[in-house]
Amino acid sequence: MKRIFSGAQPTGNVHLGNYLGALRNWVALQREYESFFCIVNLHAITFPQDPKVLAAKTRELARIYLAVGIDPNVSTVFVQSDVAEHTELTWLLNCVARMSELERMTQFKEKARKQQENVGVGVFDYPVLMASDILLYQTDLVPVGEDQKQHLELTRDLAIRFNRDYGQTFAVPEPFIPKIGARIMSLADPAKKMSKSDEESEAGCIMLLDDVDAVRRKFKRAVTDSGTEIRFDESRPAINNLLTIYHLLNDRSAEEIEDHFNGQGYAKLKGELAEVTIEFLKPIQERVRSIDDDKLDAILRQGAEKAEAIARVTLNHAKRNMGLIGARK
Ligand code: AQP
Repeated sequence: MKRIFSGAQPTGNVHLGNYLGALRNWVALQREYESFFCIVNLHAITFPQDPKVLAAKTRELARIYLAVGIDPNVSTVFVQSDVAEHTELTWLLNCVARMSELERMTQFKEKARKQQENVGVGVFDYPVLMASDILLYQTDLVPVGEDQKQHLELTRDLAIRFNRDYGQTFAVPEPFIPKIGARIMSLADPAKKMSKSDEESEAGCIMLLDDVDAVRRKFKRAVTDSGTEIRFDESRPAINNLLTIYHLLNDRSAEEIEDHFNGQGYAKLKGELAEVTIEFLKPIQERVRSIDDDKLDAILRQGAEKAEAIARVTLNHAKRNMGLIGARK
């Protein structure tokens, strides 16, 4: 069976963009592939985190994975910092990666611009840690949103370079970026992606744990485009984004949706979209609350054990190929 690996950071709150761009596809693919879903808390500390909040958010994200439909009997769910191989492989890959290629990463450039001289080394090295996450599991496919495409290309480059210089060690993964939903935009600013770290646009972000009032309020205030027609049209990003969310959450075809809203105003679309979203979130939120603490611990412990066993084999292989094992007689 081919393998998939993916992860999300336990920072802020999981939003509809994370779900529609990534988690939804993890659920859809988990029975076709041997699947590894990681809570990437080592990525989260590339920015300062309150330790207590980070620990709580790590558990909350694990609950969300399960609540949206990741089946722990089928998929391996684990916390990144429980598997030390991720950090060890990062050092090996750091010695293969080049400054110039990391400097080209747009996510780094954007974060460096905001933080100026205080930008952390971890932010710079983030894509190498991500490459380690993926390569440790001999991953074939990585289901992610569009914002991760460049990091995936770097992962492939590092795998190919390592294999060339030290002998075959890693599978070279392919990205899986959905045709629809790969970049859900902020409701407050449709030129920006929906993002949990964008404090200015909390209003533009529907969180999976938002209550009914918050969902209604955020959709009601969603920015719209000029014009009145309700149809899928990439040149009108605000309405296109609202219709994309509607389409993905209730599985009606684009034609059906356009017929349904023909002659209607934006208020009708926003109102219906809020109700569709509320109905979609309700069972997820109920499941998040109902997952027992001991059960969650057991899932994460077993997940880490299974992940560690596979990661250890790959790491040892990489170390042997680099001449790091076998120096002692
Ligand atoms: N707006 C989005 N549309 C579609 N997919 C998205 N993803 C993120 N935002 C969107 C995908 O969600 C997965 C997990 O993301 P992450 O936790 O690693 O964080 P991120 O990619 O950095 O996204 P955020 O939520 O915007 O966080 P911040 O604000 O901290 O950068 C990934 O597969 C991602 O592609």
